[in-house]
Amino acid sequence: MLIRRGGGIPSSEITPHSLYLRRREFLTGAAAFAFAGPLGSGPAAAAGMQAAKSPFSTTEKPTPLSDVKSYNNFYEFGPGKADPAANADALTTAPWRVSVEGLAARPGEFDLEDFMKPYALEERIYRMRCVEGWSMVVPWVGFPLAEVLKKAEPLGAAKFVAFESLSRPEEMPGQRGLFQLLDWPYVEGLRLDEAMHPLTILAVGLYGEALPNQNGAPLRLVVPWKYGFKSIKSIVRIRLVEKQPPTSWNKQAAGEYGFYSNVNPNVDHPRWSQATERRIGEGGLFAKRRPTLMFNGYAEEVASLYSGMNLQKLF
Ligand SMILES: Nc1nc2c(c(=O)[nH]1)N[C@H]1C(S)=C(S)[C@@H](COP(=O)(O)O)O[C@H]1N2
Ligand SMILES: [Mo]
Repeated sequence: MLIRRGGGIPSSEITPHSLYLRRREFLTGAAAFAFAGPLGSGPAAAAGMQAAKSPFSTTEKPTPLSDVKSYNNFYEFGPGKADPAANADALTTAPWRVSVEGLAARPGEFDLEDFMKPYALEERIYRMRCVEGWSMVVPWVGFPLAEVLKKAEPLGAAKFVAFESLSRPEEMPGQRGLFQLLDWPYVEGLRLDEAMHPLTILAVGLYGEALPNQNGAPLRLVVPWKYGFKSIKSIVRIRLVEKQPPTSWNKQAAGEYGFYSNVNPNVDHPRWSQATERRIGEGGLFAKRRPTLMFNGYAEEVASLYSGMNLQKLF
């Protein structure tokens, strides 16, 4: 059962990834809410970026842009929800180099503009569910990761894809100092079939504009049926590999964060329930929680990837 704190706010409302950060997260989270405006706009009509609509988009109401940009997890810029918006302006996102390497017949290293050029941009309005128990709906702009991987021509031995974020302590205050919560760079991974799934995208924008730095500029992964921490930000390296790669939160607490991390209301986090979630932008801390959906509502599309797997064990 959840621990209740004074004031009757269940800890599920404030569950950060690491127990000893709870108090601080709560305070910064509450502060962020106080300033978050209640008004939102619909997804911009691709003002800055031409992006085709997609049948994969949800018709749910997108979370207001002000919330999407001000309530973030991006530990390179600090552990608080408001830290990325406060600190990520310092990040230089141009020029930006990305490499696609490892077990591929056509690996390459690219400037971001060249990397993106072959792909038509799409708007993908996806639910995003953080492992901490909150969710958003974000109108991403991006392209399928599958197209990038196909172009690289994975070799038969490639079974997983490993991703790496930028390591640049000069511009990332969360990477400086004596105490570091995570090992840097932030790393993530997917099974090759998950990476090739049509729902899996690389995003370069949201709300029709280039990604705000705090949301993972200039290039981030979005895997909508998995907990948000799988959607690695500010990517510099994509590597095709044979073995399941190490992933940041799994290294930090293997009993709490699995490699798969599929959204699953039936498998609780050891310290809180995953049955429900709080939708950011809907009435703050005391808004009614909504039920969390299996695979974050994408079961029809992705359940077959996991047939025969014990999702309690391979969480
Ligand atoms: N490099 C990096 N990527 C990251 C994180 C991070 O701390 N560093 N946080 C993850 C977590 S926990 C979540 S919930 C999402 C948040 O994305 P958003 O801030 O765009 O909503 O980014 C994920 N990607
Ligand atoms: Mo998260």
